[in-house]
Amino acid sequence: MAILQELADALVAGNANKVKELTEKALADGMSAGQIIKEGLIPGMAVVGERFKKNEIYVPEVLIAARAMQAGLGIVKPLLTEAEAAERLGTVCIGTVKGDLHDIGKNLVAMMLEGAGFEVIDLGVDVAPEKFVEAVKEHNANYVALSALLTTTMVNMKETIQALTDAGLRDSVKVLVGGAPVTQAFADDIGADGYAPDSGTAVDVAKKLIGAA
Ligand code: B1M
Repeated sequence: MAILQELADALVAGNANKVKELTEKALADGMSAGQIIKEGLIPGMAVVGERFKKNEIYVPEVLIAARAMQAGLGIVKPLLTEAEAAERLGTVCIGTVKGDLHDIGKNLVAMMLEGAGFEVIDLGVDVAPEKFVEAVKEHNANYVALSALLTTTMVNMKETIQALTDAGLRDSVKVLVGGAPVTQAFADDIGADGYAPDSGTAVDVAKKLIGAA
C-alpha cells in the first residue's frame, strides 16, 4: 500500500513529524496497528539497519531514524490487539552489564530490535545479574541481550549467564552478547547463544536464534 511505503521512506529519512502524520492517516484509513508496524515501520527500520551495517550511514542517522520510528510506534503500540501483540518476534531484556555505564551501542541494539518487531525491555546500564534474572521472570522474556564496552566488565556477562543458570532459566532464554571488546570466541567461551558485532547484525542473529530468519 502506497501510504505504508511512504511511511517507511519517511522513517528512513528520519522525518519524525511525517512518520507521525502518516501513521495517524493510515489508522484513519482503517489500517490496523499491526499492519502499520509490520508493513511500514519494520521495513523502514530494516533499510536503516542494512545501511548502517554497510557503513552507508552512521550513528547519528540511526538515532534520528530511531526517533522517527518511536514517533510512529508510540501511536500504534497501545492499539495492538492481543493477537497482534502475540505475533511479535519475542521479548528481549537488554542491558549493559554490571559496572559498565556505556549505553550508546546498547541503545542502538535496543532500537534495532524494537524496529524489527521484538518487544524490548531496556534495563539500562550497570545491570546486576540478579536484575536480569528478575526481569526475565517478570516479563517472561525469550532473550537476554548483554552489552559491555570494558574489558573489565565483559566478565560480568559470564556472571549473568551463570545467574540465569542458577535460577533455572538458562534453557528458556537465548543469550545474545556484544560490545566493542566482545568477540565470537569470547561469546563461545562464556556459553552465550549468539554474538553480534553491530546492531544490524544483532537483529539477524536474534532472528536466527528463533528460526525466524
Ligand atoms: Co568509555 N571507554 N570509559 N566512556 N568510551 C571506551 C569504551 C574505551 C575503549 C576508550 C579508550 O580507552 N580508548 C575504554 C575501554 C578500554 C577497555 O576496557 N578496553 C573506555 C574507558 C576506559 C572508560 C572509563 C573507565 C574511563 C575512566 O573513567 N577512566 C569509564 C568507565 C565508566 C564505566 O562504564 N564504569 C568510561 C566512561 C565513558 C563515558 C561515560 C565518558 C562515555 C559513555 C557515555 C555513554 O555511553 N552514555 C564513554 C564513551 C563515549 C566511550 C567511547 C569514546 C565511545 C563508546 C561508544 O559509545 N561508541 C569508547 C571509545 C570508542 O569506542 N571509540 C570508550 C559508539 C557505539 C555506537 O559503539 O558501544 O561499541 P559501541 O556499540 C556498537 C557495537 O559494539 C555493538 O553495536 C554497536 C554499533 O552498532 N554492540 C552490540 C554494543 N552492544 C551490543 C550488544 C549486542 C550486540 C552488539 O548484543 C546484545
